[in-house]
Amino acid sequence: MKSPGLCLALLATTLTLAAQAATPELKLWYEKPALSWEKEALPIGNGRLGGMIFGGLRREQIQFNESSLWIGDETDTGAYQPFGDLFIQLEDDELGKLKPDSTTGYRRELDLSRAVHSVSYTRNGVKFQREYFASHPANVMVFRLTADRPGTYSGSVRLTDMHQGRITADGNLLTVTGSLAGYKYEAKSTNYAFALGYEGQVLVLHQGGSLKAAEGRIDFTKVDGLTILVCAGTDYVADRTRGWRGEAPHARIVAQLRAAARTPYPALLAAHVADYQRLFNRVSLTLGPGPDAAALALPTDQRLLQYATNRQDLALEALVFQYGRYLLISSSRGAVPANLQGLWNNSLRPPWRSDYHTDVNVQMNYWMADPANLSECFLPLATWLNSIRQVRQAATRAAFHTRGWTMRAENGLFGGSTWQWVESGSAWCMQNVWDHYAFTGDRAYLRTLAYPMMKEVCEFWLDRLKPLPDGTLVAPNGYSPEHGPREDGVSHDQQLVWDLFNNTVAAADALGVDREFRALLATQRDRLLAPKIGKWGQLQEWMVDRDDPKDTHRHLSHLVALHPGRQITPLTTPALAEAARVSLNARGDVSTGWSTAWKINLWARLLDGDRAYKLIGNLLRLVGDTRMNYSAGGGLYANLFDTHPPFQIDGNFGYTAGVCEMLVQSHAGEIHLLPALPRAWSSGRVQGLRARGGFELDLEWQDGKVTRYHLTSPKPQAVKIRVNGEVKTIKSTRTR
Ligand code: FUC
Repeated sequence: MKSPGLCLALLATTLTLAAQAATPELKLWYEKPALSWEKEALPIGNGRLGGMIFGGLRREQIQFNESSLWIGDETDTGAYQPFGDLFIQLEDDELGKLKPDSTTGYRRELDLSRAVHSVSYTRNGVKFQREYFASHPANVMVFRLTADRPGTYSGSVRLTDMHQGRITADGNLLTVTGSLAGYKYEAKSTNYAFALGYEGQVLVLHQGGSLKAAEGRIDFTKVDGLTILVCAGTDYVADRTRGWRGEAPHARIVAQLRAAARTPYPALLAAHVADYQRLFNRVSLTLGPGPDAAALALPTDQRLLQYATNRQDLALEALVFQYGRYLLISSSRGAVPANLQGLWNNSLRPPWRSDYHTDVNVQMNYWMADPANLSECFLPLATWLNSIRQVRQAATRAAFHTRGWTMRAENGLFGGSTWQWVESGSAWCMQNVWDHYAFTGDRAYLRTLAYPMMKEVCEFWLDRLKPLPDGTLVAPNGYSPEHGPREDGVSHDQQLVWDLFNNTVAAADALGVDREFRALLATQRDRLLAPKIGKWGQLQEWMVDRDDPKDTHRHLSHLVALHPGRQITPLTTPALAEAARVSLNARGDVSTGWSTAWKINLWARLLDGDRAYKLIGNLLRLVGDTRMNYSAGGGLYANLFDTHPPFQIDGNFGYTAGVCEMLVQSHAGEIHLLPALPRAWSSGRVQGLRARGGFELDLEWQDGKVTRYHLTSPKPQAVKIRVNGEVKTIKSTRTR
């Protein structure tokens, strides 16, 4: 009789092969190892632990991260830190020495359908195979090297640490322990008030051959295969009352590595794939007739180059959409939200501290979480915001003498905040916080987490707004990120305060609480200085009509009311929407990564699919493609990371959000199907997008017209839906 382990192994292999065969359109692949971390290495992550994999032949490098490894404190943003690198040095075999170029068929790929990275090649008739994944259920990263001839691998596994921790090798275990004490983002900063402790462990399991610990490394000789398990952590806890420091990670790491080591590899892989697919498989997207075999046969970087010439590879547009979902699942499933680089950072002084920028960037990271059906990946943002409330309250009281709280533009894990005050930053975060409820209808979340925060941020604005002589309320001394003077009534502030008050009124109604407070908010909302149309027909960025039609600044701060807000829509406020169109036109189509992504969303809200599609062409552009003569930045690297430059993940997430906005909108009291469908996407199919009100949607279209749709919700309910230009009320069916 076959053992259960073997059955499981066979099952896993069969499933794996089936998945591999079924989803070539969900793969990024390359014919060469990566040289550049930023542009070529490929990311894996379990929402907390992440790796960037190079796929080197003789030396594999996996640069790795843990999401809570932060320096900083309650006054200074600090910076997100890299953890270290794992190196697997492979010795040449006899034949390889004689014929150094004897490697053929090298392929490195990232399979988004399973969240598995792999490397394969043939050398001297031997087939080598490596697999890498970051398991959320097991909380470890797993790297496996196999070959179809026994005893082929000899070499060593080595660990490096970015903060001079102590590295030891004992038996088959490498350990690093250390502290972040003394590390600063800027040499001029004073030492931070406290420092996290950290630990990482690497367990090397071998099949055949032998293993031996040496000085700071583990040597292996003539092994058939290796399974390497990596776990890392800090003593961070999202709890200010405990000084942000909880248990040392040691016991947890030991237990998790032990449990993973006891689990056969196929079972570890199967559990990882099942867990990942539970989230990833909720949404599928086919644009046009589906993947074209010739495009799939090209390595991803070449495919991107070819896309620029004729833009016929719609499957690439769908792939980059799904990549955004992959990246969010991989970087946002712990207590810590996705930062400016998601989870991946190899620098002690990363650009902009790899922080939480609250004047667009962190908000953009999460626009797609709910529409793209990854609601649970949103929660780390709410958890983090909740954890820093008291820190922000104290800082806000000191600076503004108000209740409530807000932030400066750069924010760290412990609530420290630097650079300019962006007074409406917290209101903007509250929009994400509200939207999560709007999409999910999760009342417990609204009552315990969202509403208390929204209320506090409202209190900040109730105390801070000031009346003009005619009683109109303005936000004083505001800033339109990131240019222009500081002055009263900046449109960005006005629109975000409107949005905050409006959403908080809805939240109080949903919960049936705070009637007086709700009434006050509604009154003050209606007294706010409203969006204004200026002398060249533009939506004014400032209260004073001074917008420059030649201003092509990357920020689109005065358009937040159009997207992601809902104060301006073509259906409810057509004149203001037209003014927003004039402003957006003036800003132009050439910009940095995240700005291009935002423009896709904005054009989608203006119901202009072809213009949004033009911006998609600007975003899906291989950086360095000299044919494009494009100097403003933006674009994708070979690994499909979006760049500002440098790499910033907001552009990836913002693109995915933009595709959602082009296919379904639900912010204006109705669900609008295909609101901004470009001509290029005349036919297609999407399953599993979400709409506000707790709905989930399947949708098919032909010749630009919806041919079939299906709307489900946890409880069947009536909803207004706009389909092919017609508005009707239908009843959803119960979610299966
Ligand atoms: C904002 C932007 C910059 C950059 C930074 C991280 O300050 O204006 O362009 O994206 O965030």
